[in-house]
Amino acid sequence: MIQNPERYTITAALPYTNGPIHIGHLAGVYVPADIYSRYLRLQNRDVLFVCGSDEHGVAISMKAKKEGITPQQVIDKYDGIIRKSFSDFGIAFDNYSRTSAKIHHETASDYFRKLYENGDFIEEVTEQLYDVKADQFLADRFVTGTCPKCGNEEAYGDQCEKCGSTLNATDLINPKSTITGETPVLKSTKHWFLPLDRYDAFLREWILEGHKNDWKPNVYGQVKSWIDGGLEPRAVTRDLDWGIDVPVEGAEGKKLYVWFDAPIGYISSTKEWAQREGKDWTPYWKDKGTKLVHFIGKDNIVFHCVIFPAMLKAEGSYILPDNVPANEFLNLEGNKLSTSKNWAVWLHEYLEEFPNQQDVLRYALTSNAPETKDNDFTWKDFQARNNNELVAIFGNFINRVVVLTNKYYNGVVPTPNELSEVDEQTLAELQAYPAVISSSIERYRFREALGEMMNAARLGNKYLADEEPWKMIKTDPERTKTQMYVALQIAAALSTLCEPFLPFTSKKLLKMLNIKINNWNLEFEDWNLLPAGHQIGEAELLFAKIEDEAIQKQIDKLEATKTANLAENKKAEPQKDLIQFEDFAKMDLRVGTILEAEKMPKANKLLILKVDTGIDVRTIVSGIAESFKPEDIIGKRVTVLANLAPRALRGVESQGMILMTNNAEGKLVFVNPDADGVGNGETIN
Ligand code: B3M
Ligand code: ZN
Repeated sequence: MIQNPERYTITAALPYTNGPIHIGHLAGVYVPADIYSRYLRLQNRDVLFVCGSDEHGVAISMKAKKEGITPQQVIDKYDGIIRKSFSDFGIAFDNYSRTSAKIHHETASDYFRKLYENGDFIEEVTEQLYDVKADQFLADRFVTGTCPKCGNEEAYGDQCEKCGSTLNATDLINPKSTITGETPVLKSTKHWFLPLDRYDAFLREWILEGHKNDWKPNVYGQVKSWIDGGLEPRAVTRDLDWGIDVPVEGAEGKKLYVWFDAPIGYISSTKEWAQREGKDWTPYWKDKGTKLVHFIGKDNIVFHCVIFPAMLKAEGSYILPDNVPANEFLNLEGNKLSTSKNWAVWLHEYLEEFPNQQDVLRYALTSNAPETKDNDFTWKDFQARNNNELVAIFGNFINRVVVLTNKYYNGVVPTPNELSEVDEQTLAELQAYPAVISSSIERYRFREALGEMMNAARLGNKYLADEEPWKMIKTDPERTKTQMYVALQIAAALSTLCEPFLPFTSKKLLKMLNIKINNWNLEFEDWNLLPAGHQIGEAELLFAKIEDEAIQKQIDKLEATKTANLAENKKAEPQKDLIQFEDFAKMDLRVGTILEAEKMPKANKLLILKVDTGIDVRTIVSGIAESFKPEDIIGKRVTVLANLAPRALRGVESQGMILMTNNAEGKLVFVNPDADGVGNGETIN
């Protein structure tokens, strides 16, 4: 970990411009990155916070095909929507670029060419998946199939979103074209590969030894298992028609792999910023005193911790990330956020329902951020956070301070008399908050930091409740002056302390108190708090209570989505190609009973089962750990495909398959033979 950095380069994952962004994106990446950047700016640090739209890759082509428009139209549409959402929610990038920008095409091409000239690539003709019907090669999201690592049947050609593995399309079991649904064939084509195996020693030393203690355990663990699994050369070019041309001879018609060009987008965004501001971009990427931090979601870990660093290392003149504080995922009302199922709270829609309430969402998402595990966003929790915390504590405190100061003193900060012990103690406690909050933020614990900020508001609220200046004014107006003076100092401190988390609130509060924001690092005595005689402004409501009806409306909206999805799901999948009886007869389906179940170590989705098949008791690895607890399925009757060729999943040999289906809500359920008296080993035919 770099000590006392001279400057910070902070990046937030470049969102794909194939759809708008939702609360999951905000909670996992952009709000934490924004809190961090704002906090550092308040410390007068040299901070550069960059991002941009990720406009290449198959995700974009697929969206274009689906909507019947061109990829360019897709990216222009969503780049506009995403940009607006970020600016509406106060995500204060220093620059937000696009990977379709000329500067990015140049930067990425130059980068590729440099590595090519250095001899950092392997050039090889290999067999790749090819869709005959569509007359095109299939890579990345153009192909889905079963993940060889976890058994997820919807893994993409470059990545399994369930277990986070990075894959090659040819690794997929039962690959299917997402364009035509056809099973692809193999066809030779030439590509350039980054030989990741050459970076094994470097990655082990840099991450596994160097960042054992400062990187988050979820990030470190994923990287370790990936490195330990053996690094292999990885293609960085593709046979596609959308993307950046591969800038070398003999590569006509080929494009750079999107995960090769996208992280370079951070660099091009920096260059674009520097050009606009008349600055030099190089120290932000090449000076050893720069702390580079990538904020990402957990599905992007290997790209940022293994592949991009290998690219940086190969190039040679760049710094490496000091930390990659990836978050886990946020769910919505118990289900995975999903763009295709419209199971999301879209940022642009939120603002229509809750105008000017950006900070409420920022607050709810940070309080419940998926920092160490997947978390759930619920509208009830959102309402409670607003009503019980923002309104009842923060807002209530500020409102009383400002209203009473206006009422008693025409808005002029009173001259305090001698401070009581409670006053001294309260102010001493207040003075400790900047350091306490800093310590949490520096360790990327934003929910903890936010909790401490609210504790500072609680301190103020409690002080007023205990001191009751509204009663004191009747008996001892001089004491009231001191009380109001103390309370006003807490309000002033909060206007700075809340800024990284609640920037809109901070602005309002500063205006109400008629002060400028303070520098986080100043000694407290030097803070421009509220001197006696200072004139404050009028009271303005910071937060408003959210009524049950508003929340019910959102819940109803999600219910409607569920119903629509169910109706959609009822449209059964089209029938597969005809098979002959002999094909069916080859399958040996048996009734069995689960005898034992345990979680596969270090795999979220897999259970290792011992199943009595009537023939024997055997081990079957099943990708159902997210739907069932091991203890709940012991004794369960199941249907087993007994003669499926054994295959190793995470080093455990699975000898068969348990048949599963989805229930009306899309949850996994067993296809279970519940007829009485059917014994294990009974065949199904
Ligand atoms: N666009 C993936 C994503 O949105 C990707 C991030 C790129 S960061 C260089 O999940
Ligand atoms: Zn997987």
